[in-house]
Amino acid sequence: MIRLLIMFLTISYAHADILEREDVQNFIELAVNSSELTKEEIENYLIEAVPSEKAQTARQNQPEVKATWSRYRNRYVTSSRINNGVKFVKENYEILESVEKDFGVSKFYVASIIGCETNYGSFLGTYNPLDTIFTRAFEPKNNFWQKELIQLFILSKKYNLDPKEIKSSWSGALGLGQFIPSSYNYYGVDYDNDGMVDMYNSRKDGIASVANYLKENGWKTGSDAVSEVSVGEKYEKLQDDAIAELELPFNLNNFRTKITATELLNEGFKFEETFNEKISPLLVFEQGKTKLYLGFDNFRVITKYNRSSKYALAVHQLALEISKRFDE
Ligand SMILES: [Ca+2]
Repeated sequence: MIRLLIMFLTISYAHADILEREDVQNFIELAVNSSELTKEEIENYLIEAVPSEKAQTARQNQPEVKATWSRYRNRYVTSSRINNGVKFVKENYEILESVEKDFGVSKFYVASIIGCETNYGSFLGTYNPLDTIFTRAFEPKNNFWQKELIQLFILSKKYNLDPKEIKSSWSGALGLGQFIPSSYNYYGVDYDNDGMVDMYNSRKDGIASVANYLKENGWKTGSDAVSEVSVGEKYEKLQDDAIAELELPFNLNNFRTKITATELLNEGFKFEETFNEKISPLLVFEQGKTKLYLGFDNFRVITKYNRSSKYALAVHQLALEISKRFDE
């Protein structure tokens, strides 16, 4: 009884504390006006929220920004992640085959993304989405994350999930494919037909949702994502710093760059092949060599998943390694 009373008092205190903040009150008004949630439902979620400093710190150490390509690659394209990827494809072969047919996305890319995001479902994060997204939603320039917080409440209600109990990354990404709440709501697929999109307990839902995300963002069935071509003498000895200092009429290593093969050849790169799709050129120092990768449309689709060229190149390389090892 005493314990219950203390719990009640603690919740009441938190309730008063958070709900009385002016920014939180403005948010509640926004959430009521832009969703079908009631004020009471929104407040019931919000009273449980505790801002997370730990998540803020984790965000500032994102490998996408800081690491060199070699270091980034060493983290994602490892022999254990390749082996686990082969195992994941074997264990989920029927689902992946059926998803590949239904959504037109290669099973190896789907597996690779799941491998990069959650180590094939073995690591779904140590945070909870309520605290992490709440934290981001009340920082400056918070429009995006306020909408995500509303989307989190919508999906929590719809699927009867407790946003304080389920796991997420430091950024509030959810489930097997680490979807932010709006993506969960828009791209999530109930592939096992049980009436619920469950990216936590249903392999079928999790896998199909990743494929659907890529499909809806423009994945072209059967097209190459990336092609490695020869660099040419002019660039073949360059390492990270020298690559960063190059002055070219286009940005290297940026998925927003879309140029033709001719534009690359004009700058002294040397390769024989011709390509029809627009190219995002990736010049990287990898395993002691300077390499030129050409990112095509599907490469840019992968960056819709995570806005990083390094991420998309790692997903591609891991997919390729899993597929090679799988065929052996
Ligand atoms: Ca389901």
